[in-house]
Amino acid sequence: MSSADKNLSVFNTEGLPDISNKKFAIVVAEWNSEITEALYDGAYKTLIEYGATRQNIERGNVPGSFELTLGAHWFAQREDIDAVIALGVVIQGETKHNDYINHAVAQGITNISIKNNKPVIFGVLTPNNMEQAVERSGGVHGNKGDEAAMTAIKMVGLKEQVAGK
Ligand code: DLZ
Repeated sequence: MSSADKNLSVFNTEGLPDISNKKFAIVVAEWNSEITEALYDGAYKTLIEYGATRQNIERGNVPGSFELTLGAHWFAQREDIDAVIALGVVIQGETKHNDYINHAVAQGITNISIKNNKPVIFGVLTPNNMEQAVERSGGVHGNKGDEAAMTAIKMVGLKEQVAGK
């Protein structure tokens, strides 16, 4: 299925782990906040729907997506946090600024995930325009925030499986 056809809020939920005692951090970029707030709502609701408790979900804001890496790193360093979800939207503009931000954040999040040995999820939309962003933040293509939360849950489960728990 191409990404254009995929609904980001439809997923396979077989074999999900018990996350009632797992702690999640969600880091939200303030740029394009009408979109990132919708991503946050989706991620938060998905975590709750699949068993997380309200007190085990913590939120932190960063100014823009470029700062997601460091914000997520600070949460990931905390031993009590099981997974971090980084949410942002970088809309393609007239300059190449978006390319620099997207590559830096994708690489940065990969690095801190490995360094901290825990899931740090890339919940960043990289659309060509605002219309595509709306379609992927609770619109016709679902919500990237839902998908990011489900990815965090699945990776928490995989980590337990690999550890033999
Ligand atoms: C500067 C900038 C631009 C042009 N576009 C976006 C964007 O589409 N999405 C986003 O999250 N942040 C953007 N930023 C801000 C940068 O991420 C960062 O906050 C600033 O470069 C710091 O000065």
